[in-house]
Amino acid sequence: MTEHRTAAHRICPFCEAACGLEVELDGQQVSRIRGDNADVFSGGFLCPKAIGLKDLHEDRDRLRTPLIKRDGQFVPASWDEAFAEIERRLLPIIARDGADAVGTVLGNPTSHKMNLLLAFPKLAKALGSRKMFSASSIDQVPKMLSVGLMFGGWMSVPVPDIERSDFLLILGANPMVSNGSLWTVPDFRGKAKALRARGGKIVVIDPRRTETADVADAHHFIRPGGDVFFLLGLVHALFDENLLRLGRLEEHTVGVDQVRAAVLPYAPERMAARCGIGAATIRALARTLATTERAAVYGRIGTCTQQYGTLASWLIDVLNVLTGHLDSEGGAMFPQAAAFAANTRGKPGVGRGIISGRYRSRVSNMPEISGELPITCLAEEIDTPGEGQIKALLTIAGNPVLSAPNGARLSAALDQLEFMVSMDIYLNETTRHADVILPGLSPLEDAHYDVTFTQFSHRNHARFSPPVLARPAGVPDEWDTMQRLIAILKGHGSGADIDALEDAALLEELVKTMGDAAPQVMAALTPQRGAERLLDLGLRSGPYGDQFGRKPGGLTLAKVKAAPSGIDLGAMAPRIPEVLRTVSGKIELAPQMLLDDLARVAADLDAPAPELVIIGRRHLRSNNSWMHNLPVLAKGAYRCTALVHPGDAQRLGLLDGGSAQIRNGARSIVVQVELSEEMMPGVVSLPHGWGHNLPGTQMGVAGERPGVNLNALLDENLRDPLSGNAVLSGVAIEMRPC
Ligand SMILES: Nc1nc2c(c(=O)[nH]1)N[C@H]1C(S)=C(S)[C@@H](COP(=O)(O)OP(=O)(O)OC[C@H]3O[C@@H](n4cnc5c(=O)[nH]c(N)nc54)[C@H](O)[C@@H]3O)O[C@H]1N2
Ligand SMILES: Nc1nc2c(c(=O)[nH]1)N[C@H]1C(S)=C(S)[C@@H](COP(=O)(O)OP(=O)(O)OC[C@H]3O[C@@H](n4cnc5c(=O)[nH]c(N)nc54)[C@H](O)[C@@H]3O)O[C@H]1N2
Ligand code: SF4
Ligand SMILES: [Mo]
Repeated sequence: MTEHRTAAHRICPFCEAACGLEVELDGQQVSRIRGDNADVFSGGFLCPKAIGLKDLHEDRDRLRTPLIKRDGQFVPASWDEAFAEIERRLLPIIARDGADAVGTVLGNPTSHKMNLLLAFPKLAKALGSRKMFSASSIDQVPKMLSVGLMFGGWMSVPVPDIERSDFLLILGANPMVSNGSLWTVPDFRGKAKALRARGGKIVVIDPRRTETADVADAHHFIRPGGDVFFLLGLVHALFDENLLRLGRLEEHTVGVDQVRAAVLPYAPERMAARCGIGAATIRALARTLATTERAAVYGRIGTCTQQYGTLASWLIDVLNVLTGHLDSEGGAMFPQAAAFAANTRGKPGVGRGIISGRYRSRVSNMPEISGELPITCLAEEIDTPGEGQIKALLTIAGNPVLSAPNGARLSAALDQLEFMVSMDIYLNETTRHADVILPGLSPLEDAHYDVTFTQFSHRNHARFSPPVLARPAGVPDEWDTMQRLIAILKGHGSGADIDALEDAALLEELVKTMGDAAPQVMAALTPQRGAERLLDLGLRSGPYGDQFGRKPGGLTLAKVKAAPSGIDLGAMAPRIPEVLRTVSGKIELAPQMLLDDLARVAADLDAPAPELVIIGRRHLRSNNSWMHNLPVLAKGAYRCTALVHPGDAQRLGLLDGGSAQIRNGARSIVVQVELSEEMMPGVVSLPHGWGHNLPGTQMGVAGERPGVNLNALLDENLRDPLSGNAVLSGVAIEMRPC
């Protein structure tokens, strides 16, 4: 290395795998990005998206100064002007209509930015609105609800212990492309290969023969939305064939008999037609699952974004429990995160459980889940007049105009708002509607710790990334931007001393949680501030922490910082009953809300398969809606194609490479057809996150090949009634050449 060449470490901010990267710098220029071979968690793995970090950092479209809309045009503004504008326009709305007139939207990249994630709860508290929305309700709320009911925590999601497992049954997930979700597992391919090399097996259940199916031992097509029927058949077979084997879970589980009674009507022979998987296959899978010592069932977005999302999510863990694979080595286990996990705090083994539906949405009467309403209710909450109507909106790292169903209605609704603020790095399909845009830093200018993904990691670890590059002078990080907004909301004014306010707020919080120890703890955390101070607090008071001196040698932020490639905290270890936070202190196998919902299943047993349905798809070089402006990832073959089975194509007169109209009621889009034997007959696949041809955006590269918006076709009123999650998969369509 020459003198001015240096290397820095950064956790990749692009997906849940959270790979440790080594960023080589030539002065302030990124010269190379590769996997950090010494990383204790990812061991050098990376995917093609990682190198996009350089393009993102250098992207000229990435916003660097606030924008204020004046007479319909965005003009660059100073930070002081932007905050003053927000104060001037937002506060009168709250004064007039109350805090519920202000909605907030939290998008996916929030999870990849410690500053946003740790500051947002404080902003939400300062605002005090019940109109909170996030990408969770087009993603994983069904899983959050099912594990919440079963284990007592929204985030208590068991994840496959892949390195010690001998059988994985994977439904509705494509970790070869997505790199894992609610399961932080870098290098899935390598781990799957090792599993098979030691004699293990992987079976994939998916309406498309995916990249993951390609590295598995078997793949079965399933009718989209059919998972609940398939899973009920499996659970039925376990009881029917005396395959139950709860082992040590027995004394910690209630509800086994209720589940037995509930699944009685759902013999595999009765389920086969509805799910598209034969009874013999279902029974054989039940036997393999029950008789393999180390095995796990895992389901992801395909099992959530459908009308039975919560039931399917629940049944996956019912299978894990009944076969004794939950909380057991090589099975589905609970990570123990070093900081911030609710299931590591408070009294172990028992708790208040979760409560949903404390309030409901105004228009569609959907229940609140974990303090949020379904994002598919956002447009109607804005465009339906009446008391409680949303008049102002704050979006944070979210692009719901593309990522949620019926963006056209949402776009029109956003134009009706009296005021909208977006914290975002692009002027895109959603933020074009804002009155003020507040940019965030490039990930290379920001510190990071994975608050979220350490809670879903297949192996426990702690890693911290300091900023790789200095941030531009005078530009606040997203923590400070949120502190300014908090100061405005609390009436201290946009020019307040945010450091002093933050100190006072933290001390107050510490006094509440720690009593007399608060001043001492405050002193121990000082002079750090911001998210890093909270992180130090979380680590030191967490399960591996030094407990502020009471456990010498325990974790502190300083200690984690001293290990640039991270600290390994070991394989997952059994946590039942300690991890539970249910009222009973038991695993609740048969929550009443879920048993009741089986009535919908019973009524739907004989529904014929629609002639054609549509599902989604992800691509390795893309991430949801926002990475299409990075040249290194955007190049290559056109990816926003509709995959159609050749048999369907022939029947419908569709040609490979030709264009076709897809119609869902009054909505339609025009797509490019790609014939593919990967597809289950009767199922079409189109990726989401495209459609960059709306006016008023500033994403030059993305605009060159805009693609088509799958969500323009989908119905915002179709939801899983329990969780409110959008139905994005298995929607009936018509298709014809054009
Ligand atoms: N049909 C269909 N729709 C889907 C899905 C599907 O499978 N099918 N998947 C859904 C899923 S799982 C998810 S998570 C959602 C995602 O939906 P969203 O959460 O809306 O995520 P994105 O579309 O990725 O938009 C991310 C936004 O964050 C901004 N951003 C990126 N980095 C930063 C940053 O560092 N700071 C700030 N302030 N902003 C930043 C981007 O510019 C963009 O505006 O999409 C969902 N939509
Ligand atoms: N490269 C890349 N990686 C990503 C993302 C990305 O956009 N691109 N997005 C990130 C985000 S936000 C998330 S949430 C995760 C998602 O992570 P995954 O859940 O692994 O995502 P997908 O690749 O969409 O896999 C879902 C699978 O479900 C299948 N499917 C559709 N409908 C059904 C159904 O009814 N039943 C069953 N059994 N299967 C069905 C689809 O064919 C697809 O193969 O990925 C993350 N990682
Ligand atoms: S797998 Fe995900 S975290 Fe790893 S390099 Fe790729 S985008 Fe980044
Ligand atoms: Mo997601």
